Amino acid sequence: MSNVHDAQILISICTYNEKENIQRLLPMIREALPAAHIMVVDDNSPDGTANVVRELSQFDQHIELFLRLNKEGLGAAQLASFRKACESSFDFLINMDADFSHHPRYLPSLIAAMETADVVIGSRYVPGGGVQGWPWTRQLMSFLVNLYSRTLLGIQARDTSGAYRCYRLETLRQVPLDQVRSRGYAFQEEILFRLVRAGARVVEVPILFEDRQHGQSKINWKVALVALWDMFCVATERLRR
Ligand SMILES: Nc1nc2c(ncn2[C@@H]2O[C@H](COP(=O)(O)OP(=O)(O)O)[C@@H](O)[C@H]2O)c(=O)[nH]1
Ligand SMILES: [Mg+2]
Repeated sequence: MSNVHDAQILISICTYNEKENIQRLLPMIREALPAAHIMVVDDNSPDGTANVVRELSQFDQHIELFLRLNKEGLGAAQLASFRKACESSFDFLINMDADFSHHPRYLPSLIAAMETADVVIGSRYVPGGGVQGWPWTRQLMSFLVNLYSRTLLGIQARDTSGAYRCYRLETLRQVPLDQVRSRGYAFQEEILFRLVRAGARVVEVPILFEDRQHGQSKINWKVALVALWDMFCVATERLRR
């Protein structure tokens, strides 16, 4: 790969009950990045998300369904897709949510910023970025989680919990994925922590995060508490060093 424009790109999208969203999202991504390969990582969603992806993949060889048997958490699904990506010959891995909170309009700016980065975060918390449609309770939760993770894990980035990211696979391959403990929402912070430790250059580009278009969020208080605990456990690793 001589520059970012030649990069072979894999886009990974984890889904659980995202039938309506994925149906509309995939064609928009194809339009934004016609050469990218898209992998939808579905945990056997009861709403039939996998069937929608399977149908679309029949007409587009760049759309792939990675069907998992059970719902094991967002981190587990992402970890499985990261393993696949590391074993592949792609140059960049882009991760995004299926619910339009991570709009495809930002894909070009994510890729352009890879010129000087190993990880680019589509960030809500840098100038020009923001959040639209979330209640104040959810905004406060996100602010506190970011503060907690930056303090505990020593990460400099402003948006440590955002999952809309582009990873340089050459760098990601240096991270021992077997050591990743988070199977839930702390996966974003943990993988960032491990990448920074491996020497990754992190750049943030602004995005406007809009609340999901269809369906419901899978986050709840239990999932959130597990994430806080996971980050605490990862932080003890930092203290031990
Ligand atoms: N495969 C898989 N995807 C999940 C799981 N939990 C959440 N997701 C997906 O991860 C993305 C983010 O989840 P979401 O519920 O929107 O979280 P929020 O944006 O923080 O409210 C969406 O595309 C979900 O469908 C899971 O357990 N397995
Ligand atoms: Mg969402």
